Amino acid sequence: MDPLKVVHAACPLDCPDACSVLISVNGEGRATKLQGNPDHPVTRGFLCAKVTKYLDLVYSPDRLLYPMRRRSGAVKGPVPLGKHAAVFERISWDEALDVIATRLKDIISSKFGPESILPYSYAGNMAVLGYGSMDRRFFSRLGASRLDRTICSAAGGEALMAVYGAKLGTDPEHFRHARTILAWGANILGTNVHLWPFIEEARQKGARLIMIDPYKTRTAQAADWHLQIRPGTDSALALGMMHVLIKENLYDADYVQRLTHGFEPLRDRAKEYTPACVAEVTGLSTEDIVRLAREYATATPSVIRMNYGVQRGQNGGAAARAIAMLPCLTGAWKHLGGGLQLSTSGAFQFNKQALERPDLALKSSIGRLGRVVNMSRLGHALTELSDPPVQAMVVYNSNPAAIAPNQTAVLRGLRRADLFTVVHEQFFTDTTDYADIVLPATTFLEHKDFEGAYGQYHLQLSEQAIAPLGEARSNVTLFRQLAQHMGFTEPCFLDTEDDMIDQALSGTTSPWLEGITREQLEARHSIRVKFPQETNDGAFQPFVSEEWFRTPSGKAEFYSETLAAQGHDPLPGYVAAEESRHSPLARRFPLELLARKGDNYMNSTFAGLASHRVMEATHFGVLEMHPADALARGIADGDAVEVFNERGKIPLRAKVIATVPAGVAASRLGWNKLTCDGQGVNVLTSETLTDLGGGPTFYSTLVEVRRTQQGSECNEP
Ligand SMILES: Nc1nc2c(c(=O)[nH]1)N[C@H]1C(S)=C(S)[C@@H](COP(=O)(O)OP(=O)(O)OC[C@H]3O[C@@H](n4cnc5c(=O)[nH]c(N)nc54)[C@H](O)[C@@H]3O)O[C@H]1N2
Ligand SMILES: Nc1nc2c(c(=O)[nH]1)N[C@H]1C(S)=C(S)[C@@H](COP(=O)(O)OP(=O)(O)OC[C@H]3O[C@@H](n4cnc5c(=O)[nH]c(N)nc54)[C@H](O)[C@@H]3O)O[C@H]1N2
Ligand code: SF4
Ligand SMILES: [Mo]
Repeated sequence: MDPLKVVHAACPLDCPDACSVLISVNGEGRATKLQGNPDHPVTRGFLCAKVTKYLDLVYSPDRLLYPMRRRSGAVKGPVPLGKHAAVFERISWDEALDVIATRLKDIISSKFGPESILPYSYAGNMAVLGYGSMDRRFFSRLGASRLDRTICSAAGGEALMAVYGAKLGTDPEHFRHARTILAWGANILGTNVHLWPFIEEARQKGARLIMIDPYKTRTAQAADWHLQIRPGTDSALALGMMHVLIKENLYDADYVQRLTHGFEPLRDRAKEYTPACVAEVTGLSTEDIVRLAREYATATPSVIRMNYGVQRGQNGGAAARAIAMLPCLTGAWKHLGGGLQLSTSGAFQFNKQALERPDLALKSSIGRLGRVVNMSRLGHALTELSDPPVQAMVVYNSNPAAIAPNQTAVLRGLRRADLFTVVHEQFFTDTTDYADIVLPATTFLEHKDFEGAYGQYHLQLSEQAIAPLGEARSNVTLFRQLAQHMGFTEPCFLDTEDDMIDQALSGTTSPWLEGITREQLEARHSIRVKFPQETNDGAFQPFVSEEWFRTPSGKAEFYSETLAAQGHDPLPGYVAAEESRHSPLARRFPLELLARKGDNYMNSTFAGLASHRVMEATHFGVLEMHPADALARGIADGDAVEVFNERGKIPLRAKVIATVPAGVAASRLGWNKLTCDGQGVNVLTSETLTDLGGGPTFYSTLVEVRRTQQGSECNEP
């Protein structure tokens, strides 16, 4: 049957690529095919393996389709796959909304007040409205605690802001012009696959791809050179490169003089980072460090694809900052195809005030903005926070029971009988296991939205392709209706999706979005942002002149007075993490653990689908360890092992393999309920925060491993 229509949508998953998706819908209103838009300059006609199978998710028999209430007497805790009917009973939307509104009102008028209500959301849906719009208005109006959404990119974001004052970077479409490409803590084939064709194009013209990653990813295997750096030591490597660049006069004195601030103090700092001392810290050879610096500076244009892997260690802010400074030292921004990309999100400055309405907090019973709670310390927030303690949590776009660090504390908090937990979800996840009320959420096929991107420069509209399945409702609809049940009378709680798209696009302070309207998006689906400095052939080159910088000095800042005033080191430097091979704790827990993402999941999304679990099966429930570390512990490939530290222990199956250097081990994120003891890898990670931005430190985790007698079949997903 020919499709009756083809609908233009945009993938809203937490991924830099923000693909343009064509959805075929048949005469019965059923989506039959998902395809990467061949006309989109970054999507270029393909989707990643995860989303190619997205219809398995949309039409999964396990989709959560109706509001549910915990049966009386059902204790909060893990529910095996498919067994939720024993724990939850179906209720109507009206009843669900009434139960929630009544409970929230009770809490607000109790001694705890509105700040004891905590929203918890992240980027299960990254489209603009789905990520943060009506929900923000709702919680503002309540006077609820405000969530500091640090779980992913906080340290790197602060780093970019400190150096450039803007989250902008090299256009992915220009990587084709580069001669040297550094993938720094960036698993491009796993997490940013639409950059790959541009890299391949550059390589066909002679470019070299250099990987800097402690783990031998698929990307590292495909690279020309892999530097297997020790975790958390990137700031030392970047400073070591600077040492060489300055000493050998390979830096761009003209760029440095015109467009940077603080060269002299940086030069003095870099002097300390001799290749020999950097080799000691990073585990790389002095020759490689020198060669890397020379190649980076001379085989130009050179571009760095830094990704967030770098900034998930305790020293991550300094590392991201030091790396971000490299193209300012070499003047790489001057060359088309040169520069650096960590994020492009700064190009999409929508009118957040209008979307989120923080001013509504003044109308709440506390009459001011609510307190701030860091999402990377959820365990602490639910078990230790007082004044007031958290009494209710509303979770959407997130699966904190699996993805938040220090899982044992998180689950202890979620288990509290006095905590009222609402979870809006597409599936019965590890977090719904602890919910009092579960609400069904739509997928991006089932609602309208629009989105920017953090890895490219096209603004897109995402049209609704099919009717919501079952009684699923979008985030916008949920909070609009909850506002009515609370009795909020402000007109903004009646805004439609179209109203909010218009509001987000009008009154923006960004000249780059000026003149772009919803109507244009509806007609064209995707519009490239308008950079005023664009050259005639459409090439966009940021940081080539003063007008790009939004720092206090108006230049790229090697030295930051702002950070100094906040008590930080004004220069980047290497400081060993509390959990690293250089810390005293390493005597008891000598292995550095990389608690990684799955290539075939999106954080914990897709873990509920058999089709995706099959693709991830060789890695999930597995501990990859170096042959030398295995030998020292009498562990053979396939052995059942226990991985532990002071926070907890988890059973895994050993995979003895040199994907990691000696002293490093790796395991992967997924659903807790798919493991044999119901605990995920985040049992091992801590709530220690990064040096900048208050981000999580998933990659600064020490563990020890021992062989156990347990049968390894326990680990089969
Ligand atoms: N398939 C897939 N795609 C995804 C996601 C997913 O879960 N699966 N998640 C999405 C999300 S939320 C994000 S934020 C992005 C993240 O995208 P990436 O930042 O690329 O993801 P990570 O795998 O966390 O980190 C990248 C690499 O950093 C390495 N690394 C760890 N520690 C260090 C270190 O100290 N130094 C260096 N140099 N490297 C280090 C890791 O081994 C990893 O290979 O990807 C998005 N895309
Ligand atoms: N050990 C370890 N932990 C990590 C990481 C790691 O690399 N290692 N990565 C961290 C990073 S970078 C990130 S960004 C976080 C990600 O953490 P989360 O943002 O929590 O990501 P997901 O696990 O994908 O969970 C998103 C959930 O939102 C649901 N969802 C999707 N769309 C919608 C919607 O429209 N409405 C509602 N209500 N729900 C929806 C999905 O079904 C899914 O269960 O995890 C962090 N945790
Ligand atoms: S997850 Fe990323 S690569 Fe996959 S379809 Fe979505 S935007 Fe594209
Ligand atoms: Mo992330």
